[in-house]
Amino acid sequence: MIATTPVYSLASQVAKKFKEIFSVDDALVVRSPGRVNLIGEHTDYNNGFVLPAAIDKAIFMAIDRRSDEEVHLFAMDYDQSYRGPVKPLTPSALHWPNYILGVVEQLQQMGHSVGGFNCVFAGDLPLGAGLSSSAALESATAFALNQLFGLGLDTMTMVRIAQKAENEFVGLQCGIMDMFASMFGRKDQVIRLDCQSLDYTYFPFQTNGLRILLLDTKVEHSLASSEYNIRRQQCEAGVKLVQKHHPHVKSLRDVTAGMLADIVGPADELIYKRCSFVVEENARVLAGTEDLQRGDVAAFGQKMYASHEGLSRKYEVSCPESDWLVEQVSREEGVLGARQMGGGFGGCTINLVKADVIDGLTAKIAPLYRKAMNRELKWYIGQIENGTSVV
Ligand code: GAF
Repeated sequence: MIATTPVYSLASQVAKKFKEIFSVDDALVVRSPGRVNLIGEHTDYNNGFVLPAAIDKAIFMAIDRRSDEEVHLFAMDYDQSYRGPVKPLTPSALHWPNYILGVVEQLQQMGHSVGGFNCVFAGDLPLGAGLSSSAALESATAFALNQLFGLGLDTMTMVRIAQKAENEFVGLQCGIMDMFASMFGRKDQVIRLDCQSLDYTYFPFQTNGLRILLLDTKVEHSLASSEYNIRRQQCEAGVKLVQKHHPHVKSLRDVTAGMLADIVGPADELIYKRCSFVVEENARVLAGTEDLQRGDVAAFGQKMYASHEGLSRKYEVSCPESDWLVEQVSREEGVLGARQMGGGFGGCTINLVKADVIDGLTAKIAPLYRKAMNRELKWYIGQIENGTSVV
C-alpha cells in the first residue's frame, strides 16, 4: 500500500524561501487550513451552532527562533516584509502582519515568553474569498509559536488566542468558528460545534457522489468588517430588549421566535429581522445535522437555500453577485443547495452539487456571470482535510 500523506509543494517553497532569506534549512513548517461552513452563519458569536470543516487549501508557514528580540516576517503572496520588535508591538499599516503580531500580543498578555523569530508564509487559500485565510494565518502562528517556544498550550487555548488576536489586534469582532475549524478539522469529517459549551462532534461527510463546490464571486466588499461588527451589535441589542422581560436570557441562543415576535418586533423592526435570522439559522443547523446524519441530502440542500434567503433578506449580508449565483444554480439539475458562505458581502457561495454535473454547470454559469456581473467567476472543489499541523 502506498502512503497517503499528502505532499505539499507550497510547504517546500516556503521552506526554500526561508533558507534563501535567513540561511536556515531546518525551519519548522506548519500547515493551517481554511474552512467551509455547511450551514450556521453568524450563529457562532450568538452562542449558537455551526457546521464547518477544514479544507485542502491552506497557509504554510516556516518559522525559526532569532537570537535577538525582533520579529522578521516575509509574506510570499504579497512579496512584502515586516520587521519590528517583539515588544512593544504596534499594529502595522501593511495589515497582514497584524494577524501574526496579534497572536504574539495574546501570548504575551497570558504571560508567555515569546522571543524573536523569523517567519515566511504563503497560501493557496484565496484571500478575501470567505474561506477564512485570516483565521488560518492566526492559527498557523499560534500553533507554530507554541511549538517553537515550547509553550505547552492545548488546542482549544490556541483557538481562543487566535480569536482574541482577531478581535483585539485586527478589530473584527468575529466568533470562534473559523479558528476552531482550522485547528480541529479532520479529514472527511464535518464538525458540529456548540459555540456556547464548545462541545463538538465529528461526523463523516457522506458524499455519495456529491461535492462541495465553492463559487467565488470575486467580490471583496470594503464594508465587510464594519458591517460585520454592526450585525453583532444588533444581535446584542435584541438580547437586551428580550432581557427586560426574560432576565435569564444570556444570548440569542436562549431566545425563541415567540419572544422575538412579542418583544423585539414591536420595539424595533430592523433588530427583529436580524435576530429572527439568527434564531432560525440555529434551528436549521440542528435539523440540518440530522438530515445529513440520516443521509437526506435533499432536505439539507433545502435548508441551505433557506439559509441564503435569510442571509440575503433578513441579515442583509449577501450581495447582488451571490444572490445571482444562488438563484442561477438553484435552477440547475444536480444542485441540491446553495448559499452565501462566511461573513458575507461577497466571497464564495457554497454549493452542494453532484460531482458529474460540475463541469457542465461551471461551463454554463461562468460566461453568464461575466455578462451579468462583469466579473470573472472562479470555482474550487472544497475537499475536507485535517486541521493545523506540522508538515
Ligand atoms: C466570519 C467570522 F470570522 C466567523 O466567526 C463567523 O461569524 C462567520 O463570519 C459568519 O458565520 O467568517
